[in-house]
Amino acid sequence: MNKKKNNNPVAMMESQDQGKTLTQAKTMEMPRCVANLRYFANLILNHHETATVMDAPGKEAITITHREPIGVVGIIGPWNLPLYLLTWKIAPALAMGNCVVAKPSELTSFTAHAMAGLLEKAGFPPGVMNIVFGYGKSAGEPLVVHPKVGALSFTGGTITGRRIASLAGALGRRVSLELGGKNPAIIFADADMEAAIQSCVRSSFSNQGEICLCTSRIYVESSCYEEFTEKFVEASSKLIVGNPLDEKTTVGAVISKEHQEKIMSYIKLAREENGKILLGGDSLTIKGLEKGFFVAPTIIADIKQTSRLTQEEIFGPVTCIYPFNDDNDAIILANDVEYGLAASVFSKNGQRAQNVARRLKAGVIWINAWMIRDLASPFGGLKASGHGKEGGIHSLDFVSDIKTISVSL
Ligand code: TXE
Repeated sequence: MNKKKNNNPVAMMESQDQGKTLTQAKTMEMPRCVANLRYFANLILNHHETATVMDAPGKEAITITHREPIGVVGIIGPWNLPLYLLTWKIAPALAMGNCVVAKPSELTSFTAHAMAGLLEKAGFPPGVMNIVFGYGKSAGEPLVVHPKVGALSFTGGTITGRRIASLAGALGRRVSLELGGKNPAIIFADADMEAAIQSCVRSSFSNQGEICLCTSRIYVESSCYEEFTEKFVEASSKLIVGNPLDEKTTVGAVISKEHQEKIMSYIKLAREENGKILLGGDSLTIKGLEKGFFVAPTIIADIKQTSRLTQEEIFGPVTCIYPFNDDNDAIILANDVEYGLAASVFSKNGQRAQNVARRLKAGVIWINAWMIRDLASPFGGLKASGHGKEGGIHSLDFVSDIKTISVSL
């Protein structure tokens, strides 16, 4: 029994440090950390350089695209998926032959510390993989402006991202910014209703809503709005908020008191704006964990499109639900925020879903799904959700100096 319980000490550490459920850390995040490292280790072994040929008479030439390491890659990580996102950024940088200086969030640095120990044990040459611990201002900013850092990859809040972009921009430094989201799900009446409901429960409340890809605006076609809403509230009411280490718990603690207060301020605003709280709406105290910060999964209706609840990233277990009339209406509402990270579309009509997906301003769009992450595909937001793409060859591009070498034939 004990052996089984301790079979993933890193997952345990992540759960205790962050507040996420042990199940989430064990079944979703740790496997993904391993997949990140394996994927890029394989990618680099199977990497080809390409050559293109010009064959116009008198201009015959062959041009090779050559990649080489940029040197030092800086990485600044967030607190919501600490090791998952750190390994996603470290793996391509190391695979490409760079040295890395990574700074985890000051709120969640346990697993990065553990990884440093494991890398040392694995025989990594000193100086190749460096982890610095500290606050954003005193440990993050020096990394952004350091003259020897060739590229900097950041995931975190939009305000911090903008500060980093301005510092890096002034120095002409290459940055990749993965910032916040305010992701819509669009539910058409012709969708597989049960599948859409289950997907929205997962996308709204996984990791307490503390994933940049979480759904926080659900637009439902008017003709099925009432049915969907009723069933979605019922399905969400089965979520269990509790001790993150308990296997039955599906919603753990949010990261901090400040963050709990931020989430609760939006729920208060919903009440002030006469929003209808269909589920939750309260902070919770869990017996035996009185020092933890818990928020009940919350579903809110009757919120205006212009409300701050619709427009701003809450990053907690709070989702708002709205009716729409037709495809155009859904697209206009979904696009009407400053963010553009992810979106989901639910319909059994493939042509309709494709057409809607193409008109949505989001970097990642799922049809009848949420959170499919193919490591080979480009990942990154549009609009205020950031810029730069990571994933597969795009990650290698970011951490490489790419040269074209032409030979006249
Ligand atoms: O993140 P910060 P915060 C969103 C979410 C959340 C909000 C604020 O809405 O409520 O951002 O979160 C480092 N120079 N997301 O303030 O500050 C910091 O040390 C260099 C979305 O806690 O952005 C940490 O390592 N680095 C999100 C990292 O930035 C600086 C994930 C992220 O912290 C810095 C987290 C500076 N001046 C929050 N200031 C996502 N996109 O997934 C801070 N940092």
